[in-house]
Amino acid sequence: LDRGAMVDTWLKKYRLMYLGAIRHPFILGIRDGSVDMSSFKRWLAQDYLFVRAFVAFLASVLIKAWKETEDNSDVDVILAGVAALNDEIAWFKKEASKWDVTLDGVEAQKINLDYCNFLESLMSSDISYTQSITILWAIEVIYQESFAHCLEDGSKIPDELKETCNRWGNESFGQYCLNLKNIANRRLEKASDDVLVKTEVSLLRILEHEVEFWNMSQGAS
Ligand code: HMH
Repeated sequence: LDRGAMVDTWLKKYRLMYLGAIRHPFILGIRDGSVDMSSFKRWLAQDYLFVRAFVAFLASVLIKAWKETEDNSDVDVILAGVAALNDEIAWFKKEASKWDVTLDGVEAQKINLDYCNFLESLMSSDISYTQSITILWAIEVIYQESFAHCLEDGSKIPDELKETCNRWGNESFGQYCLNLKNIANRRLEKASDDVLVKTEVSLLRILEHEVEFWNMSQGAS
């Protein structure tokens, strides 16, 4: 088993599920311009709520990195992620007003709540830094690969959705995901079997929640 590239081993093992998350019909609809705008608006409001929970998760990963790593490099990578989320929250508010979507008082749908509750369980101090950084990478890379696909050759994204695709599909976000992946692989290389099993199980659950989240955007409940 090549532990140096644990994350890549898992991506191969769960390739079909991963493809289900990064090539979901909602994303393909954005890419070819056929997306239903009411789905996009639902996604926008629900993702804003998700990101607010995600901020707290990121803070929990930051604390673990500060406690468990020797130099500052991991903390700096995560801190850049925190800074990007500050920008992202402002973007959601601006984008929502552009589409006449109200964010104040919007209620999380059950699928979103379930995902946020799972995320909250991963903020516990009982969850290792190795597991949390791997989960952070998985959550980010799914959006990165999904929206980068929308920007690839042959896409017909409507102009008004280009900013959304750029937000997660741009190169610097791609580099951030690569940094997270390298940290995850480095940590997993030295992890106990117990941590490896827990991380693999939670990674699978993230894939499921991400697919459900896109389904919810298209009207599932
Ligand atoms: C549901 N997954 C979901 N929302 C996001 N904004 C991300 C991942 C990545 O930031």
